[in-house]
Amino acid sequence: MTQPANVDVVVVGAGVAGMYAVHRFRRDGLTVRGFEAGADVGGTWFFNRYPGARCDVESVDYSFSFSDELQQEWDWSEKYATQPEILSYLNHVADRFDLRSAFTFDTRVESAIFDEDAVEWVVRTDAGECVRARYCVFATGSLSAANTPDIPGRDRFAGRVLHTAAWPHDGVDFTGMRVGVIGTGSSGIQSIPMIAQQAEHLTVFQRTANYSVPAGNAPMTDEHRDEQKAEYAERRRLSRLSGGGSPFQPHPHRALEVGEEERRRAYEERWNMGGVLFAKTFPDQTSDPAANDTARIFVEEKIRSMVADPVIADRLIPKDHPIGTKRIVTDSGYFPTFNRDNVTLVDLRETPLHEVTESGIRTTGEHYDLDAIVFATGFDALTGSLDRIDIRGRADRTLREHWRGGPRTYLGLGVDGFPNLFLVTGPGSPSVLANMILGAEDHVDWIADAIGYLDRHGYRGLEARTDAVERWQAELAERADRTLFPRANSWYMGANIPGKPRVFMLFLGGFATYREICAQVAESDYDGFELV
Ligand code: N01
Repeated sequence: MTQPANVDVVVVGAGVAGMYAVHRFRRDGLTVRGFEAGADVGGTWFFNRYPGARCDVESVDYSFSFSDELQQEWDWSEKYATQPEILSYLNHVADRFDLRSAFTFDTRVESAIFDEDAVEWVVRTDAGECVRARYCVFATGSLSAANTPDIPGRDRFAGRVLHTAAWPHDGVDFTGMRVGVIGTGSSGIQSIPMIAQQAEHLTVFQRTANYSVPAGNAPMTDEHRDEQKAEYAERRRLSRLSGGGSPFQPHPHRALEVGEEERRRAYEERWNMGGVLFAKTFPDQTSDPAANDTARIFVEEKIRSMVADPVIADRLIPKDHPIGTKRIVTDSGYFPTFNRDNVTLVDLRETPLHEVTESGIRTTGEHYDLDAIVFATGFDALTGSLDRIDIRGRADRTLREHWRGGPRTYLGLGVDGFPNLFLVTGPGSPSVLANMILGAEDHVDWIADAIGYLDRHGYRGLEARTDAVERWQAELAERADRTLFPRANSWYMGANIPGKPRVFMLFLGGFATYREICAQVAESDYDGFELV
Protein backbone atom coordinates (compact mmCIF):
# COMPACT_ATOMS: atom_id res chain seq x y z
CA MET A 1 0.00 0.00 0.00
CA THR A 2 1.38 3.43 -0.89
CA GLN A 3 1.86 5.56 2.19
CA PRO A 4 0.92 9.26 2.11
CA ALA A 5 3.66 11.85 1.61
CA ASN A 6 1.75 14.51 3.58
CA VAL A 7 0.55 13.76 7.10
CA ASP A 8 -0.36 15.52 10.31
CA VAL A 9 2.39 13.85 12.34
CA VAL A 10 5.63 12.00 11.69
CA VAL A 11 6.71 9.74 14.56
CA VAL A 12 10.34 8.69 14.65
CA GLY A 13 10.90 5.37 16.42
CA ALA A 14 8.73 2.30 17.06
CA GLY A 15 9.69 1.62 20.67
CA VAL A 16 7.12 1.91 23.45
CA ALA A 17 6.81 5.68 22.97
CA GLY A 18 6.41 5.58 19.19
CA MET A 19 3.93 2.73 19.40
CA TYR A 20 1.66 4.58 21.79
CA ALA A 21 2.08 7.81 19.80
CA VAL A 22 0.74 6.14 16.67
CA HIS A 23 -2.19 4.72 18.60
CA ARG A 24 -3.12 7.99 20.31
CA PHE A 25 -2.70 10.25 17.26
CA ARG A 26 -4.81 7.92 15.12
CA ARG A 27 -7.47 7.81 17.81
CA ASP A 28 -7.59 11.62 17.62
CA GLY A 29 -8.23 11.41 13.87
CA LEU A 30 -4.75 12.57 12.85
CA THR A 31 -2.86 11.05 9.95
CA VAL A 32 0.47 9.51 11.02
CA ARG A 33 3.60 8.07 9.44
CA GLY A 34 6.15 6.29 11.59
CA PHE A 35 9.74 5.40 10.76
CA GLU A 36 11.87 2.82 12.52
CA ALA A 37 15.48 1.79 11.89
CA GLY A 38 14.88 -1.75 13.19
CA ALA A 39 13.01 -4.47 11.32
CA ASP A 40 10.08 -4.42 13.73
CA VAL A 41 8.57 -2.74 16.79
CA GLY A 42 10.19 -2.80 20.23
CA GLY A 43 12.97 -0.18 20.22
CA THR A 44 15.39 -0.93 23.03
CA TRP A 45 13.75 -4.35 23.52
CA PHE A 46 14.23 -5.15 19.84
CA PHE A 47 17.97 -4.46 19.89
CA ASN A 48 19.20 -5.34 23.41
CA ARG A 49 18.93 -9.12 23.18
CA TYR A 50 22.02 -10.03 25.21
CA PRO A 51 21.73 -13.04 27.53
CA GLY A 52 20.22 -12.05 30.87
CA ALA A 53 18.52 -8.88 29.58
CA ARG A 54 15.58 -8.02 31.80
CA CYS A 55 13.69 -4.97 32.87
CA ASP A 56 14.54 -3.53 36.28
CA VAL A 57 10.96 -2.31 36.85
CA GLU A 58 8.34 -4.91 37.75
CA SER A 59 6.49 -6.17 34.67
CA VAL A 60 3.08 -5.30 36.11
CA ASP A 61 4.21 -1.66 36.25
CA TYR A 62 6.42 -1.65 33.15
CA SER A 63 3.50 -2.06 30.76
CA PHE A 64 1.02 0.16 28.95
CA SER A 65 -1.80 1.61 31.04
CA PHE A 66 -3.88 3.13 28.22
CA SER A 67 -6.12 0.08 27.76
CA ASP A 68 -7.60 -1.78 30.69
CA GLU A 69 -8.51 -4.69 28.39
CA LEU A 70 -4.83 -4.99 27.52
CA GLN A 71 -3.84 -4.86 31.19
CA GLN A 72 -6.32 -7.58 32.02
CA GLU A 73 -5.62 -9.91 29.11
CA TRP A 74 -1.82 -10.02 29.26
CA ASP A 75 -0.23 -12.47 31.72
CA TRP A 76 3.31 -11.79 32.86
CA SER A 77 5.17 -14.93 33.84
CA GLU A 78 7.77 -13.38 36.18
CA LYS A 79 8.13 -10.42 38.52
CA TYR A 80 10.83 -8.93 36.24
CA ALA A 81 10.21 -9.92 32.63
CA THR A 82 13.01 -11.03 30.34
CA GLN A 83 13.70 -9.22 27.09
CA PRO A 84 12.00 -11.98 25.00
CA GLU A 85 8.83 -11.73 27.09
CA ILE A 86 8.74 -7.92 26.87
CA LEU A 87 9.26 -8.10 23.13
CA SER A 88 6.45 -10.61 22.71
CA TYR A 89 4.23 -8.29 24.80
CA LEU A 90 5.09 -5.38 22.49
CA ASN A 91 4.39 -7.57 19.46
CA HIS A 92 1.03 -8.43 20.96
CA VAL A 93 0.27 -4.72 21.47
CA ALA A 94 1.32 -3.96 17.88
CA ASP A 95 -1.01 -6.69 16.56
CA ARG A 96 -3.90 -5.82 18.82
CA PHE A 97 -3.91 -2.11 17.90
CA ASP A 98 -2.72 -2.55 14.30
CA LEU A 99 0.30 -0.32 14.90
CA ARG A 100 2.66 -1.77 12.29
CA SER A 101 0.60 -0.41 9.40
CA ALA A 102 1.68 3.14 10.34
CA PHE A 103 5.39 2.34 10.37
CA THR A 104 8.00 1.96 7.68
CA PHE A 105 10.64 -0.40 9.13
CA ASP A 106 14.32 -0.88 8.32
CA THR A 107 14.33 2.82 7.56
CA ARG A 108 16.34 5.49 9.29
CA VAL A 109 15.29 9.14 9.37
CA GLU A 110 18.30 11.06 8.09
CA SER A 111 16.99 14.59 8.33
CA ALA A 112 14.06 16.65 9.57
CA ILE A 113 14.06 20.22 8.30
CA PHE A 114 11.55 22.91 9.23
CA ASP A 115 10.00 24.73 6.28
CA GLU A 116 9.21 28.14 7.80
CA ASP A 117 6.93 29.30 4.96
CA ALA A 118 4.77 26.20 4.93
CA VAL A 119 5.05 25.67 8.73
CA GLU A 120 5.83 22.02 8.05
CA TRP A 121 8.57 19.53 8.82
CA VAL A 122 10.23 17.91 5.82
CA VAL A 123 11.45 14.47 6.86
CA ARG A 124 13.85 12.47 4.67
CA THR A 125 14.85 8.84 5.13
CA ASP A 126 17.81 6.71 4.08
CA ALA A 127 15.45 4.99 1.62
CA GLY A 128 15.14 8.30 -0.24
CA GLU A 129 11.59 9.01 0.89
CA CYS A 130 10.45 12.53 1.73
CA VAL A 131 7.39 13.19 3.90
CA ARG A 132 5.88 16.50 4.97
CA ALA A 133 4.16 16.80 8.34
CA ARG A 134 2.67 19.53 10.50
CA TYR A 135 4.28 18.01 13.59
CA CYS A 136 7.38 15.90 14.15
CA VAL A 137 7.59 13.68 17.24
CA PHE A 138 10.92 12.16 18.19
CA ALA A 139 10.34 8.93 20.10
CA THR A 140 13.93 7.92 19.50
CA GLY A 141 14.70 6.55 22.97
CA SER A 142 17.05 7.64 25.70
CA LEU A 143 19.41 4.70 25.43
CA SER A 144 19.46 3.77 21.77
CA ALA A 145 22.67 5.20 20.31
CA ALA A 146 25.20 2.50 21.25
CA ASN A 147 28.65 3.60 22.41
CA THR A 148 31.67 1.60 21.29
CA PRO A 149 34.73 3.30 22.77
CA ASP A 150 37.62 4.06 20.52
CA ILE A 151 40.09 1.62 22.09
CA PRO A 152 43.40 1.35 20.20
CA GLY A 153 43.43 -1.73 17.93
CA ARG A 154 39.65 -2.19 18.25
CA ASP A 155 39.26 -3.36 14.67
CA ARG A 156 42.28 -5.67 14.76
CA PHE A 157 40.70 -8.45 16.84
CA ALA A 158 40.29 -11.66 14.81
CA GLY A 159 37.68 -13.26 17.10
CA ARG A 160 34.02 -12.43 17.52
CA VAL A 161 33.09 -8.86 18.50
CA LEU A 162 29.68 -8.15 20.05
CA HIS A 163 27.87 -5.19 21.56
CA THR A 164 25.11 -5.79 24.11
CA ALA A 165 22.95 -3.16 22.37
CA ALA A 166 23.16 -4.82 18.95
CA TRP A 167 22.99 -8.49 19.85
CA PRO A 168 22.54 -11.06 17.04
CA HIS A 169 18.94 -12.23 16.72
CA ASP A 170 19.91 -15.90 16.58
CA GLY A 171 21.84 -15.63 19.86
CA VAL A 172 25.48 -16.53 20.56
CA ASP A 173 26.80 -19.85 21.85
CA PHE A 174 29.85 -19.17 24.00
CA THR A 175 30.48 -22.85 24.78
CA GLY A 176 34.21 -23.58 24.83
CA MET A 177 35.11 -19.92 24.27
CA ARG A 178 37.35 -17.53 26.18
CA VAL A 179 35.22 -14.42 26.47
CA GLY A 180 36.09 -10.89 27.58
CA VAL A 181 33.37 -8.47 28.70
CA ILE A 182 34.25 -4.77 28.79
CA GLY A 183 31.91 -2.77 31.01
CA THR A 184 30.10 -3.31 34.28
CA GLY A 185 26.95 -1.20 33.90
CA SER A 186 23.47 -2.80 33.77
CA SER A 187 24.17 -4.57 30.46
CA GLY A 188 27.48 -6.02 31.65
CA ILE A 189 26.21 -6.96 35.10
CA GLN A 190 23.12 -8.69 33.67
CA SER A 191 24.99 -10.62 30.99
CA ILE A 192 28.11 -11.61 32.97
CA PRO A 193 26.45 -14.37 35.08
CA MET A 194 24.84 -15.88 31.96
CA ILE A 195 28.02 -15.80 29.87
CA ALA A 196 30.02 -17.27 32.79
CA GLN A 197 27.72 -20.28 32.84
CA GLN A 198 28.48 -21.04 29.20
CA ALA A 199 31.98 -19.87 28.44
CA GLU A 200 35.14 -21.86 29.07
CA HIS A 201 36.55 -18.75 30.70
CA LEU A 202 35.21 -15.26 31.25
CA THR A 203 37.39 -12.22 31.89
CA VAL A 204 35.55 -9.14 33.14
CA PHE A 205 37.27 -5.85 32.41
CA GLN A 206 35.95 -3.42 35.01
CA ARG A 207 36.86 0.26 34.88
CA THR A 208 34.42 1.44 37.53
CA ALA A 209 32.74 -0.81 40.07
CA ASN A 210 28.97 -0.41 40.20
CA TYR A 211 26.24 -0.85 42.78
CA SER A 212 23.91 -3.72 42.09
CA VAL A 213 21.05 -5.21 44.07
CA PRO A 214 19.75 -8.74 43.37
CA ALA A 215 16.42 -8.69 41.55
CA GLY A 216 14.71 -11.12 43.90
CA ASN A 217 12.98 -12.29 40.77
CA ALA A 218 10.28 -14.92 41.04
CA PRO A 219 7.71 -16.61 38.82
CA MET A 220 4.23 -15.10 39.03
CA THR A 221 1.65 -17.30 40.65
CA ASP A 222 -1.92 -17.22 39.31
CA GLU A 223 -3.07 -15.93 42.67
CA HIS A 224 -0.60 -13.06 42.76
CA ARG A 225 -1.36 -12.14 39.16
CA ASP A 226 -5.11 -12.08 39.85
CA GLU A 227 -4.55 -9.90 42.89
CA GLN A 228 -2.48 -7.43 40.88
CA LYS A 229 -5.02 -7.30 38.07
CA ALA A 230 -7.87 -6.67 40.48
CA GLU A 231 -5.97 -3.69 41.90
CA TYR A 232 -4.55 -2.33 38.67
CA ALA A 233 -6.36 1.01 38.77
CA GLU A 234 -5.11 1.73 42.29
CA ARG A 235 -1.61 0.60 41.39
CA ARG A 236 -1.51 3.04 38.48
CA ARG A 237 -2.93 5.84 40.64
CA LEU A 238 -0.19 5.33 43.23
CA SER A 239 2.44 5.13 40.48
CA ARG A 240 1.36 8.54 39.21
CA LEU A 241 1.67 9.99 42.70
CA SER A 242 5.15 8.59 43.19
CA GLY A 243 8.66 9.87 42.55
CA GLY A 244 9.61 7.12 40.12
CA GLY A 245 6.43 6.01 38.40
CA SER A 246 5.85 2.77 40.29
CA PRO A 247 3.58 2.37 43.31
CA PHE A 248 6.21 2.68 46.03
CA GLN A 249 6.90 5.45 48.49
CA PRO A 250 10.08 5.88 50.51
CA HIS A 251 10.19 5.52 54.29
CA PRO A 252 8.24 8.41 55.89
CA HIS A 253 11.33 9.58 57.82
CA ARG A 254 14.78 10.71 56.83
CA ALA A 255 17.52 8.09 57.16
CA LEU A 256 19.10 9.60 60.27
CA GLU A 257 15.81 10.43 61.95
CA VAL A 258 15.30 6.75 62.73
CA GLY A 259 17.42 4.49 64.92
CA GLU A 260 20.01 2.02 63.67
CA GLU A 261 17.69 -0.95 64.02
CA GLU A 262 14.81 0.65 62.10
CA ARG A 263 17.21 1.84 59.39
CA ARG A 264 18.64 -1.65 58.91
CA ARG A 265 15.15 -3.13 58.83
CA ALA A 266 14.15 -0.64 56.09
CA TYR A 267 17.26 -1.37 54.02
CA GLU A 268 16.81 -5.11 54.47
CA GLU A 269 13.21 -4.84 53.34
CA ARG A 270 14.15 -2.90 50.19
CA TRP A 271 17.11 -5.21 49.53
CA ASN A 272 14.71 -8.15 49.61
CA MET A 273 12.21 -6.37 47.36
CA GLY A 274 15.09 -6.31 44.90
CA GLY A 275 16.70 -3.98 42.44
CA VAL A 276 16.74 -0.30 41.73
CA LEU A 277 14.16 0.74 44.36
CA PHE A 278 16.86 0.32 46.99
CA ALA A 279 18.06 3.83 46.05
CA LYS A 280 14.79 5.25 47.37
CA THR A 281 14.59 3.52 50.75
CA PHE A 282 14.77 6.90 52.52
CA PRO A 283 13.69 10.21 50.97
CA ASP A 284 17.06 11.91 51.60
CA GLN A 285 19.26 9.04 50.47
CA THR A 286 20.54 10.73 47.33
CA SER A 287 20.63 14.27 48.73
CA ASP A 288 22.26 13.98 52.18
CA PRO A 289 25.81 12.54 52.20
CA ALA A 290 25.39 11.17 55.73
CA ALA A 291 22.17 9.38 54.79
CA ASN A 292 23.81 8.07 51.65
CA ASP A 293 26.67 6.69 53.71
CA THR A 294 24.32 4.49 55.74
CA ALA A 295 23.04 2.88 52.51
CA ARG A 296 26.59 2.50 51.21
CA ILE A 297 27.76 0.69 54.33
CA PHE A 298 24.78 -1.67 54.22
CA VAL A 299 25.47 -2.60 50.59
CA GLU A 300 29.21 -3.02 51.14
CA GLU A 301 28.46 -5.61 53.81
CA LYS A 302 26.15 -7.40 51.42
CA ILE A 303 28.77 -7.48 48.66
CA ARG A 304 31.42 -8.82 51.05
CA SER A 305 29.01 -11.54 52.19
CA MET A 306 28.49 -12.72 48.59
CA VAL A 307 32.11 -12.73 47.36
CA ALA A 308 34.45 -15.34 48.85
CA ASP A 309 37.77 -13.61 48.12
CA PRO A 310 38.03 -10.35 50.14
CA VAL A 311 40.44 -8.80 47.62
CA ILE A 312 37.98 -9.38 44.76
CA ALA A 313 35.11 -8.15 46.96
CA ASP A 314 37.04 -4.96 47.59
CA ARG A 315 37.55 -4.41 43.86
CA LEU A 316 33.83 -4.90 43.27
CA ILE A 317 32.85 -2.25 45.82
CA PRO A 318 32.31 1.17 44.23
CA LYS A 319 34.43 3.99 45.63
CA ASP A 320 33.92 6.87 43.29
CA HIS A 321 30.23 7.81 43.54
CA PRO A 322 27.46 8.05 46.14
CA ILE A 323 25.14 5.04 45.93
CA GLY A 324 22.12 5.72 43.71
CA THR A 325 23.68 8.57 41.74
CA LYS A 326 24.28 6.13 38.91
CA ARG A 327 21.41 3.78 38.16
CA ILE A 328 21.62 0.88 40.60
CA VAL A 329 21.74 -2.32 38.61
CA THR A 330 19.18 -5.08 39.14
CA ASP A 331 21.07 -8.36 38.83
CA SER A 332 20.58 -12.09 39.00
CA GLY A 333 23.63 -13.70 40.59
CA TYR A 334 26.25 -11.06 39.68
CA PHE A 335 28.50 -10.94 42.74
CA PRO A 336 28.57 -14.74 43.38
CA THR A 337 29.70 -15.17 39.76
CA PHE A 338 33.14 -14.00 40.89
CA ASN A 339 33.39 -17.10 43.11
CA ARG A 340 33.51 -19.29 39.98
CA ASP A 341 36.82 -20.83 38.88
CA ASN A 342 36.25 -19.81 35.26
CA VAL A 343 35.81 -16.07 35.98
CA THR A 344 38.58 -13.46 36.32
CA LEU A 345 38.05 -9.84 37.33
CA VAL A 346 40.50 -7.35 35.83
CA ASP A 347 40.48 -3.98 37.55
CA LEU A 348 41.30 -1.44 34.85
CA ARG A 349 42.00 1.21 37.51
CA GLU A 350 44.98 -0.91 38.63
CA THR A 351 46.05 -2.04 35.16
CA PRO A 352 44.48 0.21 32.49
CA LEU A 353 43.33 -1.18 29.19
CA HIS A 354 46.15 -0.62 26.75
CA GLU A 355 44.94 -2.08 23.44
CA VAL A 356 42.94 -4.70 21.62
CA THR A 357 45.19 -7.12 19.76
CA GLU A 358 44.50 -9.72 17.09
CA SER A 359 44.10 -12.37 19.78
CA GLY A 360 42.73 -10.55 22.81
CA ILE A 361 43.12 -7.58 25.12
CA ARG A 362 46.31 -6.16 26.57
CA THR A 363 46.26 -4.17 29.77
CA THR A 364 49.30 -2.51 31.27
CA GLY A 365 49.56 -5.68 33.39
CA GLU A 366 49.22 -8.56 30.93
CA HIS A 367 47.72 -9.95 27.73
CA TYR A 368 44.42 -11.88 27.89
CA ASP A 369 43.85 -14.38 25.07
CA LEU A 370 40.21 -14.26 23.94
CA ASP A 371 37.90 -15.82 21.36
CA ALA A 372 35.17 -13.18 21.78
CA ILE A 373 34.93 -9.62 23.12
CA VAL A 374 31.61 -8.26 24.37
CA PHE A 375 31.33 -4.49 24.51
CA ALA A 376 28.89 -3.71 27.33
CA THR A 377 29.93 -0.10 27.05
CA GLY A 378 26.59 1.66 27.06
CA PHE A 379 25.13 4.51 25.09
CA ASP A 380 25.47 8.10 24.04
CA ALA A 381 22.45 8.61 26.25
CA LEU A 382 19.54 11.04 25.91
CA THR A 383 20.97 13.14 23.09
CA GLY A 384 22.85 10.54 20.98
CA SER A 385 19.95 9.35 18.86
CA LEU A 386 18.86 12.94 18.07
CA ASP A 387 22.44 13.96 17.38
CA ARG A 388 22.67 11.34 14.64
CA ILE A 389 19.79 12.97 12.72
CA ASP A 390 20.21 16.25 10.82
CA ILE A 391 17.47 18.26 12.58
CA ARG A 392 17.12 21.90 11.48
CA GLY A 393 14.72 24.45 12.88
CA ARG A 394 14.21 28.14 12.14
CA ALA A 395 16.90 29.84 10.03
CA ASP A 396 18.39 26.42 9.19
CA ARG A 397 19.89 26.15 12.67
CA THR A 398 20.81 22.57 13.57
CA LEU A 399 19.75 20.99 16.84
CA ARG A 400 23.34 19.77 17.21
CA GLU A 401 24.60 23.37 17.14
CA HIS A 402 21.76 24.60 19.35
CA TRP A 403 22.64 21.95 21.96
CA ARG A 404 26.42 22.30 21.69
CA GLY A 405 26.61 23.25 25.38
CA GLY A 406 24.18 20.49 26.38
CA PRO A 407 20.48 19.86 25.69
CA ARG A 408 18.11 22.82 26.24
CA THR A 409 14.39 22.19 26.35
CA TYR A 410 11.19 23.50 27.85
CA LEU A 411 9.68 20.71 30.01
CA GLY A 412 11.72 18.22 27.99
CA LEU A 413 8.95 18.50 25.41
CA GLY A 414 9.78 21.48 23.19
CA VAL A 415 12.85 23.33 21.95
CA ASP A 416 13.09 27.05 21.18
CA GLY A 417 13.71 27.68 17.48
CA PHE A 418 12.17 24.30 16.58
CA PRO A 419 8.40 24.87 16.29
CA ASN A 420 6.06 21.88 16.24
CA LEU A 421 8.87 19.51 17.19
CA PHE A 422 8.24 17.35 20.24
CA LEU A 423 10.52 15.05 22.22
CA VAL A 424 9.23 12.02 24.12
CA THR A 425 10.96 11.04 27.42
CA GLY A 426 14.04 12.95 26.33
CA PRO A 427 16.44 15.27 28.14
CA GLY A 428 14.79 17.83 30.42
CA SER A 429 12.11 15.38 31.59
CA PRO A 430 12.29 12.72 34.35
CA SER A 431 12.87 10.24 31.50
CA VAL A 432 14.90 7.26 32.72
CA LEU A 433 14.48 8.30 36.36
CA ALA A 434 10.85 7.21 36.17
CA ASN A 435 8.80 4.40 34.66
CA MET A 436 9.52 4.86 30.96
CA ILE A 437 6.20 3.47 29.73
CA LEU A 438 4.02 5.68 31.94
CA GLY A 439 6.33 8.61 31.16
CA ALA A 440 5.97 8.02 27.42
CA GLU A 441 2.18 7.74 27.69
CA ASP A 442 2.06 11.05 29.58
CA HIS A 443 4.23 12.83 27.04
CA VAL A 444 2.27 11.52 24.08
CA ASP A 445 -1.04 12.45 25.75
CA TRP A 446 0.28 15.94 26.47
CA ILE A 447 1.41 16.36 22.85
CA ALA A 448 -1.88 15.00 21.44
CA ASP A 449 -3.88 17.30 23.73
CA ALA A 450 -1.73 20.25 22.62
CA ILE A 451 -2.30 19.46 18.94
CA GLY A 452 -6.05 19.17 19.64
CA TYR A 453 -6.02 22.56 21.39
CA LEU A 454 -4.11 24.22 18.54
CA ASP A 455 -6.47 22.77 15.94
CA ARG A 456 -9.57 23.82 17.87
CA HIS A 457 -8.29 27.37 18.26
CA GLY A 458 -7.10 27.79 14.68
CA TYR A 459 -3.36 27.89 15.43
CA ARG A 460 -0.77 26.36 13.10
CA GLY A 461 1.57 25.34 15.86
CA LEU A 462 3.56 26.20 18.95
CA GLU A 463 7.15 26.93 19.86
CA ALA A 464 8.91 26.95 23.23
CA ARG A 465 9.91 30.53 24.20
CA THR A 466 13.61 31.07 24.91
CA ASP A 467 12.90 32.61 28.32
CA ALA A 468 10.83 29.53 29.24
CA VAL A 469 13.67 27.25 28.14
CA GLU A 470 16.12 29.24 30.23
CA ARG A 471 13.85 29.08 33.27
CA TRP A 472 13.44 25.33 32.83
CA GLN A 473 17.18 24.76 32.45
CA ALA A 474 17.79 26.78 35.62
CA GLU A 475 15.19 24.70 37.43
CA LEU A 476 16.83 21.43 36.30
CA ALA A 477 20.24 22.64 37.47
CA GLU A 478 18.92 23.96 40.76
CA ARG A 479 17.14 20.69 41.55
CA ALA A 480 20.23 18.67 40.59
CA ASP A 481 22.49 20.85 42.73
CA ARG A 482 20.38 20.05 45.77
CA THR A 483 21.31 16.37 45.33
CA LEU A 484 24.41 14.21 45.14
CA PHE A 485 23.77 13.27 41.49
CA PRO A 486 26.24 15.73 39.93
CA ARG A 487 29.05 14.03 41.89
CA ALA A 488 28.91 10.90 39.74
CA ASN A 489 30.56 10.45 36.35
CA SER A 490 27.31 9.08 35.03
CA TRP A 491 25.66 9.03 31.65
CA TYR A 492 22.96 11.24 33.24
CA MET A 493 25.75 13.86 33.26
CA GLY A 494 27.05 13.01 29.78
CA ALA A 495 30.27 11.97 31.50
CA ASN A 496 30.62 8.61 29.71
CA ILE A 497 31.19 10.13 26.26
CA PRO A 498 34.49 11.95 25.69
CA GLY A 499 33.85 15.61 24.81
CA LYS A 500 30.15 15.60 25.71
CA PRO A 501 29.15 18.66 27.78
CA ARG A 502 28.90 17.81 31.45
CA VAL A 503 25.41 18.84 32.56
CA PHE A 504 22.78 16.97 34.50
CA MET A 505 20.24 16.31 31.74
CA LEU A 506 17.15 15.16 33.66
CA PHE A 507 14.38 16.58 35.84
CA LEU A 508 15.01 15.43 39.40
CA GLY A 509 11.82 16.63 41.07
CA GLY A 510 10.00 13.32 40.70
CA PHE A 511 7.35 11.92 38.42
CA ALA A 512 4.30 13.29 40.28
CA THR A 513 5.68 16.85 40.49
CA TYR A 514 6.65 16.80 36.83
CA ARG A 515 3.19 15.62 35.78
CA GLU A 516 1.65 18.47 37.76
CA ILE A 517 3.91 21.06 36.13
CA CYS A 518 3.07 19.80 32.62
CA ALA A 519 -0.65 19.76 33.42
CA GLN A 520 -0.49 23.35 34.74
CA VAL A 521 1.25 24.53 31.56
CA ALA A 522 -1.49 22.93 29.43
CA GLU A 523 -4.24 24.39 31.64
CA SER A 524 -2.76 27.86 31.37
CA ASP A 525 -3.14 27.76 27.56
CA TYR A 526 0.44 26.57 27.11
CA ASP A 527 2.23 29.18 29.14
CA GLY A 528 5.87 29.39 28.02
CA PHE A 529 5.03 28.43 24.44
CA GLU A 530 4.39 30.89 21.61
CA LEU A 531 1.24 29.88 19.75
CA VAL A 532 1.41 30.74 16.06
O1 N01 B 1 25.91 1.16 30.00
P1 N01 B 1 26.66 1.97 31.16
P2 N01 B 1 24.86 -0.05 30.13
N1 N01 B 1 37.05 1.21 28.75
O2 N01 B 1 27.05 3.27 30.55
C1 N01 B 1 32.37 0.87 30.67
C2 N01 B 1 19.80 0.95 31.09
N2 N01 B 1 19.78 -0.51 31.09
O3 N01 B 1 24.49 -0.47 28.74
O4 N01 B 1 31.81 3.50 34.35
C3 N01 B 1 36.57 0.44 29.72
O5 N01 B 1 25.90 1.99 32.40
C4 N01 B 1 31.89 1.84 31.71
O6 N01 B 1 32.93 2.14 32.61
P3 N01 B 1 32.94 3.59 33.37
C5 N01 B 1 20.09 1.44 32.50
O7 N01 B 1 19.40 2.64 32.71
C6 N01 B 1 18.82 -1.07 31.84
O8 N01 B 1 25.36 -1.09 31.00
O9 N01 B 1 32.68 4.61 32.29
N3 N01 B 1 35.31 0.45 30.14
C7 N01 B 1 30.73 1.07 32.31
O10 N01 B 1 31.16 0.12 33.24
C8 N01 B 1 21.58 1.64 32.45
O11 N01 B 1 22.07 2.54 33.41
C9 N01 B 1 18.76 -2.40 31.92
O12 N01 B 1 34.27 3.67 33.98
C10 N01 B 1 34.48 1.28 29.49
C11 N01 B 1 30.16 0.35 31.08
O13 N01 B 1 31.19 0.32 30.11
C12 N01 B 1 21.77 2.12 31.03
O14 N01 B 1 20.86 1.37 30.26
C13 N01 B 1 19.68 -3.22 31.27
C14 N01 B 1 34.90 2.10 28.44
C15 N01 B 1 28.98 1.06 30.49
O15 N01 B 1 27.95 1.09 31.42
C16 N01 B 1 23.16 1.91 30.47
O16 N01 B 1 23.62 0.61 30.82
C17 N01 B 1 20.65 -2.61 30.51
C18 N01 B 1 36.26 2.05 28.08
N4 N01 B 1 36.75 2.83 27.12
C19 N01 B 1 20.70 -1.25 30.42
N5 N01 B 1 33.84 2.82 28.01
C20 N01 B 1 17.69 -2.95 32.76
O17 N01 B 1 17.91 -3.62 33.72
C21 N01 B 1 32.80 2.44 28.75
N6 N01 B 1 33.19 1.51 29.65
C22 N01 B 1 16.33 -2.49 32.45
